[in-house]
Formats: sequence, structure tokens, C-alpha cells
Amino acid sequence: MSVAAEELVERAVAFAQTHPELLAALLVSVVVLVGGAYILHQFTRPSGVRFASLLAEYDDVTVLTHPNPDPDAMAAAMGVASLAKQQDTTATIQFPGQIRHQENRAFRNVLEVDLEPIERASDLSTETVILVDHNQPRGFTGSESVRPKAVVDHHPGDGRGESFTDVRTEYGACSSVIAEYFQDMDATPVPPENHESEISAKCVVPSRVATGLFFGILTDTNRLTGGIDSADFDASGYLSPGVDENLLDRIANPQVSAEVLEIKATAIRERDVEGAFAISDVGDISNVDAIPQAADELIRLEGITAAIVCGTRNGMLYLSGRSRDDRVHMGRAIEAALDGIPGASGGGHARMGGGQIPIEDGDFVWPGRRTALTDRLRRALEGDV
Ligand SMILES: [Mn+2]
Repeated sequence: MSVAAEELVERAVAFAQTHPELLAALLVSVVVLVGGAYILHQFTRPSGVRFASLLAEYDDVTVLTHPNPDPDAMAAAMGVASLAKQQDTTATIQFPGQIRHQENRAFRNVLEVDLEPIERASDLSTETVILVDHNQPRGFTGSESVRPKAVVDHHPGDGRGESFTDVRTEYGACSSVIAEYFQDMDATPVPPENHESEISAKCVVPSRVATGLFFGILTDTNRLTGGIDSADFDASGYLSPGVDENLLDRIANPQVSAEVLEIKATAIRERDVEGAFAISDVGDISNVDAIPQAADELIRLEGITAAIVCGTRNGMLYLSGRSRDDRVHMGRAIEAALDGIPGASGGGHARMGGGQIPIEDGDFVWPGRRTALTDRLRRALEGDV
């Protein structure tokens, strides 16, 4: 140190000794500045970058979908798993319930989504749980005890992640949020004709993931015709170079089992129409997923504005309702119709509802009380209960 510098340091030390309060104030301001800059940095980092660095903190994470995951939930989970892998974090995708609907099964098989079923909280592969496409764990034993580390969703609700919560209710699909995370990471979608290794980018969206996310957006927005936000269009545009049209065609147009078509046919043939309301009973069936699909068909019939389809399987009566009638809130109508039936549960949204009634050992006997149920449903649709 030069003599001048030494003298300066000595003077500074002497000054600090005689004015300790000024030194303290200086230290506090430095701490506030550094802390403020850190917080500002945290908040101005794009969500995708914050999410990826959270993933990077763990060796293993569990990505959990809602029960009976649909393409949007599976795609969002695939996206998170791919982001995790690129941070050297192992991700296991898990789901409660079943994957039965042919479109969901085709999605899982064609895109080779690796996901495991769970029945109870102890089946979760790790304690670090990331929820996608829902914000509160449900549908398995002990779900209420699970505290998710992160939540990425587009449904309303109060569910929060311990370290990260990103719920965008204006978005049509959770897949759009995940696509944005890739964009935040400057990821390049890999064209289907290329291998990932041919792309010189730090982060990529593998073609299968891009195809899955794009299809997730399609299904959750009724093929871009309903509940779509401009963010969903932006995400679709961003993903498009990576979308594999062959795979997309296979998942968008899966083979339908003869049974599903038969059940749809029965629902249409057996429909009981009064005014603009149709109720149809398809009897005992082995594939209950066909019931909502049959309701989707019935509601398309000219002159019908509300439709309910019911059928039984393994001691349970299942109902699915659809409405395009502003007078009929389908969820509330089904809830009202089932009110007071032992063990029954029902509900839903204005345009879509469903319910279940146990038919073994209970008061409700199927088909003995079938007319009673039809009457109740009809009165409920007419707003008469
Ligand atoms: Mn969704």
C-alpha cells in the first residue's frame, strides 16, 4: 500500500472510531441495498427461470396430476419433467385415479408418457411434490396431508405451494404456462425431424413435449373454440416448430372402441325428450367414460338444450349432464336432484355436471326407482326442486 493510501485508511478508521453511529448507518444501508437488489432480482426473474432454479435445488421431485389426468395435465407434467431433467433433477410423474378415456390413453401411449398410479400419500415417490393443473392434492388416501412444494395451475382455488405458486386462471390451459416457462428459459423447440443433440441450445423443448403441450392447449380450449386467452395462442405459436403432426393426428383421432359407439347409440336411441331436455339411460355398461361422451353427443341434437345420460357399473349409477341453456345450471340441477339420496354426490359447472349414486344396500334401488330418478332430474332441469 502506498503511504497516501495507508494514511487514508488510518483516517477512515479514526473517523469510524469517533463516529460509531455513522459506521452503523453505513452498514445498515449496505445491507438494505444488497437485500433490496436481491429481492428485486428474485421478483424480476421470469417465472420459468425461478421455477427451473427451484427444480435444480432437488435431486428428485414428484410431479403430481389431478385424478384421472387429461391431456393438459399429462402434458404439463411432461413439460415439468423435461425442465427438471435439463436441470439434472430426476422427476417422477404420478397420478391418482385412472386413465380410461380413449383420448387420454392414446395421449399416454403415443407420446410414451411415463407416469405411475398412486392410491395413497405413502405411494408418492418423493416429499418434494409439484402439482400441475390443480392446486390442491386430491383423489388419494392422505391427500390432505400433502404439502406441495410448488403449484402450477390455471384453475381457481386457494391451493398454494410452499416455495412456488403460479396460478393463472385467465389461461385456457396449464400447458400454456409450462410452454412459457420453456420460453423464459430461452428453450428451442426441437423439430420432429431432428434429434435433440442436433440442436445447439442450452435448453430445448423435445418434440414429444412440444406436441403434448400443444395438444393440451387444444383439448382444454375445446380445439381453440372456447375459454382461450391470447397467451394460449402465443404458447401455441412458440411450440409449433416442435409439433409432430403424425403424433398429433394419432392422439387427436384415436380409435374408438365399439362399446363406446354402442353406448352413444343407445343414449341417442333411448333418449326421453320433453321440451328441450333429454334424459337417457344406457343401462349396465363396462366403460363409464362413455357416459360423458354420450352426453356430449346428445347435447348436439337439434332442439335439445340440456341432456343427462346415466348408466350403471359395479353397484354405482353414474350421471353426466350437459347444458347450453342459460336457464339450466347443470351442476346445481344434478346436485338438487340427488339431494337426500343416501351416499349420492353430484355437482359441477353451469354447462357440465355429473354425479354418482351407490345402488347396493342403499335405499336407492336401481332400476326399481329409476322412474323416480328420471322425474327428479326432469324437475331439477325445470328448476322445480
Ligand atoms: Mn387444464
